[in-house]
Amino acid sequence: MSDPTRIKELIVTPIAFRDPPLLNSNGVHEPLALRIILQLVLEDGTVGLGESPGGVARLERLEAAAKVVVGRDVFDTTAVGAAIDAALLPTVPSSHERGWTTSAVEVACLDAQGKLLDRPVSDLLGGTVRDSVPFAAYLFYKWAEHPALDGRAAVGDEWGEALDPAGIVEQARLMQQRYGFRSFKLKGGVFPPDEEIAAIKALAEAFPGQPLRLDPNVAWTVETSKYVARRLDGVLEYLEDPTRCIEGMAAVAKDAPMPLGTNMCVIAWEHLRPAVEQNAIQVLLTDHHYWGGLRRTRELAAVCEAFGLALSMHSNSHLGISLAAMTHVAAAIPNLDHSCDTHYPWNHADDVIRPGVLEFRDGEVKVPTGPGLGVELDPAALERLHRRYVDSGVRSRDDTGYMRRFQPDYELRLPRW
Ligand code: GKR
Ligand code: MG
Repeated sequence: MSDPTRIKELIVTPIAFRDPPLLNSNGVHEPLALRIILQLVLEDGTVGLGESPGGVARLERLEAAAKVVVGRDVFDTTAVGAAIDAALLPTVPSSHERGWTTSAVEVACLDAQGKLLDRPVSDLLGGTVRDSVPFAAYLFYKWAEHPALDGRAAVGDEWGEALDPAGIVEQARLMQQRYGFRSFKLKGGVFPPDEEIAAIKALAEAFPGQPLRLDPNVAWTVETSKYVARRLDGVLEYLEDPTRCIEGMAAVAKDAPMPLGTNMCVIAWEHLRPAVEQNAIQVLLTDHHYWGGLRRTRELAAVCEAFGLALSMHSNSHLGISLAAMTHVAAAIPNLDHSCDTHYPWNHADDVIRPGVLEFRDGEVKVPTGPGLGVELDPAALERLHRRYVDSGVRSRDDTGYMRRFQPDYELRLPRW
């Protein structure tokens, strides 16, 4: 007999979407970024959506997951996760790496559950503590356009160039005008630290009293990190991943006048204990894509509360299914202390969901109230972005390789300063 809550199929679709030339400590974003869209189909025809970062390894693991979830009950996410974990274990020894796969499938299960029950995902997480979730304007140094390459014409965008403090302030103004953001994060690690200090000071002057953060993605030594921290005393709400590893961060934290945050050195449960013992971080940027899904993220928030760690949220280039999931879980976390990161303003024009539900107003996204994640897949857009994936031949993110196409002597050095 057919059981409406049983999983019939997991459809895994890799896609490629447009991305501007955003600079970071590894190089520059390519014109196309990759994601993978999940459609978890139940026997009654209900479809739960999920979104995962792209790349060949992640795609293969999701395809392996698709084989072992069929026939399972969509409400039994523990068993679904365990089956995926067991299937991946022989080839993927890292539990953190396996977590990317189970997380994406959990979100699709929760979306399907919400649709069956006619309740939003935030209800399945225990209900909301806020009706809308604050996000930060995610500022990047960037080129005006992707330069012409191999017969391809240059690709411009609506943001223009930002390569100095004035350019960053202008970008922040545009972000604020368009979306109302009230806090700002600058992706650093691109220019020598004094130039990035100057950009943060210019932002502080242009937006007095509005929270600012700087994230050079481990581009600095411990000494350089301490120097920057001292120069930005009283200016940053937190300094994110100035240097590599828990020990390095702990050494910086001894001196830094502001809290240190991370989405790089504490990315798995086993990192929490040493980080807390060494007082290496004071802010954790959580991310449901690798912390085991939305429910585990809610649990992580409780652990952070117990150890006095403040919470923020990490982002990578992403589309609307991820933004909806981020918004639901952020709305359900009482101790969300900082606005969340999001790349969505850079990428939203090329989404796979129908527009209208997820909008930034006054820098916040209203928690969707429709069933499940509350967003609807646009099948034509999915097909178009999948076709682009197939035709482009892009199969992994390579910020460094792309940078070398324009600056052949560019070297990836971390720390660089
Ligand atoms: O998009 O270039 C980028 C970011 O640097 C991203 O890859 C990071 O994962 O945003 C992220 C961060 O906060 O480290
Ligand atoms: Mg970061």
